[in-house]
Amino acid sequence: MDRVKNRIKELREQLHYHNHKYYVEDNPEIEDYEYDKLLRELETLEGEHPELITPDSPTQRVGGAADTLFSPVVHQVPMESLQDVFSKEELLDFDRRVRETVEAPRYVVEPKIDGLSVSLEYENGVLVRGSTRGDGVTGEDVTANLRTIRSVPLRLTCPLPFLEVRGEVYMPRGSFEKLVERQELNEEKPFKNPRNAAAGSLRQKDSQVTASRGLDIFLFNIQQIEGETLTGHAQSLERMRELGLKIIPFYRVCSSIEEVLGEIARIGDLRGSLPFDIDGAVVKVDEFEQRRRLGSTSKFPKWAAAFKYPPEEKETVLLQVEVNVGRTGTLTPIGIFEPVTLAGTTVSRATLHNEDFIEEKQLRIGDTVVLRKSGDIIPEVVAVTRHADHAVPFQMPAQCPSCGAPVVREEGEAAIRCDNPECPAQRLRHLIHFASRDAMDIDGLGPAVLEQLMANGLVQSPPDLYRLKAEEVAQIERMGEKSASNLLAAIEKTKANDLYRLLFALGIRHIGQKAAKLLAQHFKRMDALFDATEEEIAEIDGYGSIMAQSVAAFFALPQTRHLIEALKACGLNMEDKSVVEDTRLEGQTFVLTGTLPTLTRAQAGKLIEEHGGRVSGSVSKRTTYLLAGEDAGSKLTKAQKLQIPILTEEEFRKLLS
Ligand code: 0OX
Repeated sequence: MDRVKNRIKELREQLHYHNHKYYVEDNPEIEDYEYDKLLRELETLEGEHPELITPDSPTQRVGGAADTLFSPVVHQVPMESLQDVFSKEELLDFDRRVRETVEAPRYVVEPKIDGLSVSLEYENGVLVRGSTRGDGVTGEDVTANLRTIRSVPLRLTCPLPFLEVRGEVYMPRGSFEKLVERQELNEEKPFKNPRNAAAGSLRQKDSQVTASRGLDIFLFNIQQIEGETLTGHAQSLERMRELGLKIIPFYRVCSSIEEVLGEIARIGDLRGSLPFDIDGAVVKVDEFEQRRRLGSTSKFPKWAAAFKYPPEEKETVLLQVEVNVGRTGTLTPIGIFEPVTLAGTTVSRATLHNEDFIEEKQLRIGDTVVLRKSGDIIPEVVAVTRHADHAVPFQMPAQCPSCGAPVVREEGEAAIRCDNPECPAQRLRHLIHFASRDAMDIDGLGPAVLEQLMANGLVQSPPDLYRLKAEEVAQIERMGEKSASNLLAAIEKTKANDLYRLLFALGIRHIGQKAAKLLAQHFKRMDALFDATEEEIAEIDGYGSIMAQSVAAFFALPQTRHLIEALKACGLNMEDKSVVEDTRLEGQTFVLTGTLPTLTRAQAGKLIEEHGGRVSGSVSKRTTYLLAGEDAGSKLTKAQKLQIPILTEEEFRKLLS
């Protein structure tokens, strides 16, 4: 046992160390593969000895503590907000007010991370609680979700009796872009910006979802500390760094307000090139004694201010307008501009929304316009500063740019649409969606290959995919025989896909992947949907009238019937295969002992796991039940001593039935 305990201790130390190297210092020492091997070994040992699992073990990041999620947390030290300043003058006023109370203040300037403020509490060096700021006095307990952020240490490098730190949880731009891509494919409403995405991800009921969102953290304040005394902010940041916490990415100590202004300008220039959003710079008095003398108003400390940068704007020229045709036939005008750098990225395209927007701005090719990119990532046209000479306002085409069919604008709608179901642009987008990962998930069938298949006249609609022949596919550019046969195998495999994938792949308006799942689980067979009324569809929990209407209208179309018949003839599965998961034993740990009347131990173990429970080899306080048969030995005695309920096979079966 001692050998196991020692190995577990050693593995945890190594994993904590490498986790810090990777996620906090961004300076890994070992390959991911080596890390995974260590983690696996620890998981195995803990699986065999669950009584040795501790909450700060590196295996304990995802899952658990779901019942404590979102309960209120009263902050012992209020999480104050910051007073905003919007100009040099306002900052000089702030400095003047500070100097009325303290002499020669030293300031620390930090970037202001655009995320959401949280507090982390450590007892004896172990993370015990994490909460949101809320209104500054009361926040929410989001411990389980904060634990999934790999740069949050579950254990500090030093077991201080108590430490509470404050920081900002944010979503790096890269994670945000991936998330939005996934949401768009699923026809879910994408998050507007990384801050909203971070907030939404931190408030997930299922910490596995949070874990998948790629959140990160920067810490910037000690709220409470026991066992040490610190005298200034810069010093406390360095102490936090030593404790293994990921502190704010950079800061500068300044001895005059001029130096502060220089640093604010420098951060402003850096803004676009950082991999995360900042919405300002924070100026803080460094010395704690001076802070105490300055005090707070009812809302914010008088010793700090947030300098807010204006959204970046630049002038450029509208070179042309491209009109895109979406999957549902909507025509969207996209402005193509002389490229400009805005908030760190080169911008040359921005949506012009619709006909009304163009009309309102009287936009003409050659116009000089102001483009803005704020926190919301997507660049927008703010104003026209000069109209081009001799040009007339841009007109949306009367015909679809892809198929030439006349376009329509329905009353009360801003969008112009091409209603031609044969429109190749719509067909292509349809096929891209059909093959995409969250829909039919056809490996290797991305937009470029589909475009080629269409251009070669091989594919027009989904059933054509299932009729492709290897020799045909091999003809298309850069597609050898091997890739052609791989592609056909990938297509073939999707014939067995579950019904919800096909339903989602059909691209019914307003029906995302989740709604498709509900539809499949409710109606079980594709054919049942042709008989379903709008009212019956609206009965599905989670469905609104717009969704029900959309599904009913889709299945009433003769084209839908043809399409489904064709797909059926190709051999696609049309039935729901999902089994409703039974997790009634979730969170329960069973220990098995003795010979059961009918079940072998392996069978009983399988049943427990299938119902979400866990099987452990030894009895401890954490054991929920001992399942005991004949000739039970020491485990039975131990369970009796610990007053753990003991089940016979019959009682166990009752639990499951
Ligand atoms: C940030 C940030 C926010 C501590 C005391 C008052 C405000 N978003 O990056 N808040 C603070 O300071 C708190 N610092 C920051 N860097």
